[in-house]
Amino acid sequence: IFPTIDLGEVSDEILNQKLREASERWGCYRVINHGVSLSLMSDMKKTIMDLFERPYEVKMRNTDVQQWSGYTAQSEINPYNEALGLYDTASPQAVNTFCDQLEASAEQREIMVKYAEAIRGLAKDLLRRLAESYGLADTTNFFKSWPSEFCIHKYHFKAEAVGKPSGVNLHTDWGFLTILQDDENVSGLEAMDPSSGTFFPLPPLANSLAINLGDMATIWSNGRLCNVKHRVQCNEAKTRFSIASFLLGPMDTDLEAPSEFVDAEHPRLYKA
Ligand code: AKG
Repeated sequence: IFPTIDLGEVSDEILNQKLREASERWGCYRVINHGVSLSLMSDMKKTIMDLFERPYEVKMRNTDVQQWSGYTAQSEINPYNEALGLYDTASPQAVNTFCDQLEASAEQREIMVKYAEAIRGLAKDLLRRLAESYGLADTTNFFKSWPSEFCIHKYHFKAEAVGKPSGVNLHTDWGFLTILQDDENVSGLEAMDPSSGTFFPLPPLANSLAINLGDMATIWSNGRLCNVKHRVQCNEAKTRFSIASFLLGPMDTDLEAPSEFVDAEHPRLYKA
């Protein structure tokens, strides 16, 4: 039921309107014809699958510099999920440190850089379109300096895990917009319909990307955009990979809704 939006739509006006409607109603949708090269997506998946094969001691070098940015190992309280994180994907230095820590090859490094750039480009394009859909064309650069972060997951789903939460429990993303390359073969992602509180699966769809709106989007839009609640469940005894790329928000200042979102009917909801 979550919409799938074709970014190849020729009319900017129609496309921007679709993105706005999906972002307000669901806070979650899939995109196809998104412009991120399919071979780059496949190379990135191969790269992260290989990085997860590193010994525990090597993965532990991926330390935290921001919330969720370091390595999370499987543990007694988190038996099914393992995650690697990279804060500030637009910084060559940050990408290099991440790759050094994980002993990535030169080719893998190049793939990470290209993927980060392509995904960040798409995220910015989606934000620009959203801003335009509200007639805020003049402010479309407000996100230019916001950092991006990768959270890369490997889910070890075993028969005994089926029907259980995976370790990625119900949450909203704190940034503005998340682009998720979820596993094209293994399901698990579920999002809540904000109007009924019911959970719906987002079944895998090859070559697509899933988009989630986060808390910063709700703050910026004075409550119009939905920060979708979502989680990952174990549905089948298979290994599942996903790459979440967050376009976060301003790091040194507070985010305020532009005055266009505030009027007598819509008083300011979030104060700095
Ligand atoms: C997150 O990293 O915030 C997620 O929700 C991951 C979702 C997924 O693995 O499909």
